[in-house]
Amino acid sequence: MRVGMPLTKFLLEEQRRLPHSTGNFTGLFSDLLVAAKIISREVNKAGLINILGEAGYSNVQGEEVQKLDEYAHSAIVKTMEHGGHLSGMASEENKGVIKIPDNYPRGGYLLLFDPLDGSSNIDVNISIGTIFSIIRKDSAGETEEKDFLKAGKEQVCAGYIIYGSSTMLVYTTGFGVHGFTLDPSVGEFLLSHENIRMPEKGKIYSINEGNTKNWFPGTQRYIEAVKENGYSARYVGSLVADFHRNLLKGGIFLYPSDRKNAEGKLRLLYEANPLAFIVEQAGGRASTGKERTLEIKPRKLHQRTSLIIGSRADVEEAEKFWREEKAAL
Ligand code: P6P
Repeated sequence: MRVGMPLTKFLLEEQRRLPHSTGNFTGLFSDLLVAAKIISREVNKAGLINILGEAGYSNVQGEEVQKLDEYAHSAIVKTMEHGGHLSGMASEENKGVIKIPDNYPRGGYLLLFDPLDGSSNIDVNISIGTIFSIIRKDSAGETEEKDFLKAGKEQVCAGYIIYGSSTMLVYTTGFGVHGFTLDPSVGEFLLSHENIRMPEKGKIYSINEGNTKNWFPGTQRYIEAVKENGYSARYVGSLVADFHRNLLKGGIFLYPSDRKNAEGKLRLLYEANPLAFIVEQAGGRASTGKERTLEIKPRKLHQRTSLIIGSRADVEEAEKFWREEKAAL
């Protein structure tokens, strides 16, 4: 029983299982943990900082109060850029590729992330999260946008940090899904959920029913069916919170394309793909309703996608309604 094991030790044990590993990935991940702890500290103070900020105060260091998602973005970039494990980064907060400064060493990985998804929920104390995806850089030379445009099935690692009643980090490298809870008193993420398995079928559906008037017929009919079957509606409006609950309890989350968002709202590379990798490793399923999310060939860095994700049986059931819709259209 490894519950309570520090994540740094868990990573080293995982590394030993991979005979050709160089320790580069473990170094990269350890740097990411530092950023996660820094963001967790600031998010947990956020309520106070935001209130002070609105009152025109600056924070205790006398700096202008930054928007927390900008703060989270900077914390990740500054923590990750000098470690020598990356050749570049991509962030929801940055239009283009984030280059590694010339005087810093480079490594064979690329990091994609949404630094603080759902940050509009901070002021009302709802859980928010950082979502990340790690891929290999295959080409030689300067890092360009095309290096990031890989299908989700090529991810090396995917994970998220959820800042809620506790701060948890959940990740996969293709050997199961594992959850770690931050113990602020020791500053360590400790193993709390080893080998998470998503219930085959749930009784929860998560969708913004405010969009009902824009839904395509397949969505309409599927939501009517789950209501008929007595599912409970749970929608936080924070992707990581909705996903995390469904991962542990079972259920389905849907942000499908509709008449208003033809491509869907959520971002493919640093929201849908990481969660899709995790959900499949936990026994669940993720698709657009018509195509497996991890198979999508990206065209651009901030591409949006339709996302139906959760318990395998629920997503398969939902896909039937989209297939019928396709036939009907
Ligand atoms: P809506 C938050 O802004 C976010 O990106 C996700 O965290 C969340 O699932 C979704 O948007 C909520 O969008 O349109 O329902 O407010």
